[in-house]
Amino acid sequence: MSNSDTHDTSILTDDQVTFYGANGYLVVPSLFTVSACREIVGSAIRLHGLGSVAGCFEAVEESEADGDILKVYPRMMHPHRIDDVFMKHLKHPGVSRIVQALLDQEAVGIQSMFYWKPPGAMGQAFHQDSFFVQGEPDTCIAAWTALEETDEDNGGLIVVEGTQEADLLEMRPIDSDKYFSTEAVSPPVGAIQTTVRLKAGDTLFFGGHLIHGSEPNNSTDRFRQSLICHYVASNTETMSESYKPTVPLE
Ligand SMILES: O=C(O)CCC(=O)C(=O)O
Repeated sequence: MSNSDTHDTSILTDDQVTFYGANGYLVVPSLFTVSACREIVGSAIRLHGLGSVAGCFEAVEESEADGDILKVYPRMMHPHRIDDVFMKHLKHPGVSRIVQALLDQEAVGIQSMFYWKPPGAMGQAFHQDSFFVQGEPDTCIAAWTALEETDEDNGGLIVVEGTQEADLLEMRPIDSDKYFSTEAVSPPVGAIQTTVRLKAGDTLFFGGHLIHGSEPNNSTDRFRQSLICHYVASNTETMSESYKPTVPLE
């Protein structure tokens, strides 16, 4: 049921809403200020300095990493549960308003993640977020914010155009040293794969059925730090337990 009298759709232009409907994703430039990006990275550096945080990440020294730089710089899962800065940005007012405008419903936050993606890091194979969230109703939407410039060279996010209405596809085992994930979906033959180029502070929104992933960071000296948050409609009745507790948006 639409709740359009309780949220603000004026944050997006008609063209933006039309683009999202047609393509399943939308880039909103400069949603985060430079100082917000720095604040998030600063919190990540502080947490990383702890070495490990149960349920969030576990890092090892480079000498113990067997050549896998992601073991030294693992992604952080749900850092908002342990850090106020991440909690604040999961509830970022601009992101919240856009998510609710795109969903045309009130929403709650269900996940934050921080990716370092240093030079040489593996990518993440193609998948659909709703497969993991298992929401009923199925309304997952992602807000993927670049904390520094990202493109083909440093393993930017790739979206598969036109898959926003696709069914949830079977995840099949893969065996590739290009990806840290071990299962993937196969995108439809001939579908266009677009690497979304973003500047620091730009946010990419996409729905839970859109097939997406990333290639390795092939640069020699550029990290690809990003904040990735997921949301669902607040009337969601069931979802995978790992996304609870949900976070009300202000
Ligand atoms: O940032 C990436 O490389 C992949 C992130 C992603 O696909 C996700 O969070 O679902």
